[in-house]
Amino acid sequence: MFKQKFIAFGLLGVAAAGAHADMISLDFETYPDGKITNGYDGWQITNSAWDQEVVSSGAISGNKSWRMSNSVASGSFGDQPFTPALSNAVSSSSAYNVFKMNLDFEPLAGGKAGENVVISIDNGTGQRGNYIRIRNSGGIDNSWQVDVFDYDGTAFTNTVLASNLVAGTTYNLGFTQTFVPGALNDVWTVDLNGSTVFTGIGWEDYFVDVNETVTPYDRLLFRAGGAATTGAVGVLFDNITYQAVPEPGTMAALGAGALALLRRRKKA
Ligand SMILES: [Ca+2]
Ligand SMILES: [Ca+2]
Repeated sequence: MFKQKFIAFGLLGVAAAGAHADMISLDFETYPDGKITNGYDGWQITNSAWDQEVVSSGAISGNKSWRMSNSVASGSFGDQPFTPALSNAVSSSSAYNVFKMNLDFEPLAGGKAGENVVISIDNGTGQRGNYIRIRNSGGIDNSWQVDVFDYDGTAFTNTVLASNLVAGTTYNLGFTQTFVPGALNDVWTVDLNGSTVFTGIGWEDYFVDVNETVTPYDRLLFRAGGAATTGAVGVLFDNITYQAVPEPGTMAALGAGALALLRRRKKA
């Protein structure tokens, strides 16, 4: 009995270690200045025209940050910057059913009302699993806002989470998306500067409702849109971390499964 417990606990330990190991952190400190090229460090950016670059002046933290603007337009969902992929894709049918993301961002002055960068979980194809937009809303001194579009089972609804963000100021943005088997039951929480400012469900049910295959998510997509800007404007990003984790309930199920397996082995 003691040995069984030890082995089962060891399996749980492996699951926990995998969760911690499957995280990617991007601080851009070792990246060369200039555009991130397709394939560099696992990035997928098949359209080299996008206005995105690693900059070493005015970094949010350390010596370098990454800037993106919408000064280049594209109708494609698949050619914009996708971050490196995690080892484990996140879905409702995977042991890794929770996707967590956190980053720092700084809107830059000098752009245009309407310019925006949208952050989503993705799998490299552009089938976005949620939608958070950092948008220049105009106004005095280029004020910015953060809003989300979320699906409620029938339609996409826009919710403004924060407005009057100030260009030149650093903000922290995070989200946790927990996938659960079944309809309209995923849990998507969005945090701004450490406080939860939105709870929704994400986009999985939209793809189910339009009979599209729901793909597991293993990376982030940064997609620029809106009224095109010119010059080194847009949004600076830094300290981007994201991870695939098994939620505690899943780990408990793994542990129970391991114990059941051991019991069956002992009987055999
Ligand atoms: Ca940095
Ligand atoms: Ca679900």
